[in-house]
Amino acid sequence: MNTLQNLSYEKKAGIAYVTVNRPKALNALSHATIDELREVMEDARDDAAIRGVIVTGAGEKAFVAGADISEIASASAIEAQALSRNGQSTFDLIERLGKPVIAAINGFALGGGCELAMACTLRLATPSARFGQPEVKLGVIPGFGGTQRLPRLVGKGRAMQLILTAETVDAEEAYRIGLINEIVNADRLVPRAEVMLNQIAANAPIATRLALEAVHNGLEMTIAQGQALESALFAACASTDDKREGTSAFMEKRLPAFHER
Ligand code: CO8
Repeated sequence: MNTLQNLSYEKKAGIAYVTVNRPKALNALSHATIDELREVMEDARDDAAIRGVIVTGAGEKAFVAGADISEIASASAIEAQALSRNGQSTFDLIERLGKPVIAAINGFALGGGCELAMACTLRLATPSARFGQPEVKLGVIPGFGGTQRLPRLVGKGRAMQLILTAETVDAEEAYRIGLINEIVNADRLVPRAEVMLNQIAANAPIATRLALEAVHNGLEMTIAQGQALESALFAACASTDDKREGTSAFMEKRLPAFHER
């Protein structure tokens, strides 16, 4: 892996920790930061020992305050499209990692920061976190998938309000509208994410992977197509040793021992 300039990346006890590390710019996502994000996410995806990822921001003020506005300011139309596509494909990779990714949101999650959080599987946030898509104030629109993921998460009406007014909302409101899963005090933020990842890792790994696939792919289909996919993936689970182990363990009143096969 290349030397990282904008992120820190650590692997410990089956969890990969990704910290966006540009606190002087409130962890804004420059093009180079996005490239590094892709590199570490590919590493986490390909490392069989890694069962989940935690993404957070360095410092106490921001998760990620958006794409780097200085790059947007100087970008031509062609360059802006390339920046947008680069962010979109990296965030798609995060969403489709096949392993749970938890955003531990420790402050501002604005613009591209909110979009990064939405590409993660689950979102935990501190009480002081703030969320929003303020792009229209800058003369642009969300460009890292926000116009698509926000309505899917919180509904079209609330997404329209956030995107068109550019207003920011606090953690309570983000929780109320379903943008985040839980509000957690700062000192418990990463530990809570670790507990959740360990809870997920204790379940049957193939079933977990196929559940992620069913939800992600199903959301892009009609309900009939989505249910056909669900049945096919359910059938795939039924052929695994882990299904035999999980159901036997239940009937024998013992804990299962899954072997991912
Ligand atoms: N980009 C670059 N630098 C930033 C960014 C950013 N998004 N956010 C903050 N900074 C920098 C500031 O310029 C400042 O730098 P300096 O100290 O050198 O002046 C430093 O971080 C600290 O920021 P502030 O002094 O502004 O801190 P405050 O506490 O006063 O305010 C805020 C904090 C409210 C978060 C404020 O910094 C702010 O409004 N930031 C911008 C938020 C924003 O508009 N985000 C959306 C950006 S656009 C976007 O994300 C588009 C995504 C899709 C892009 C697709 C193609 C690229």
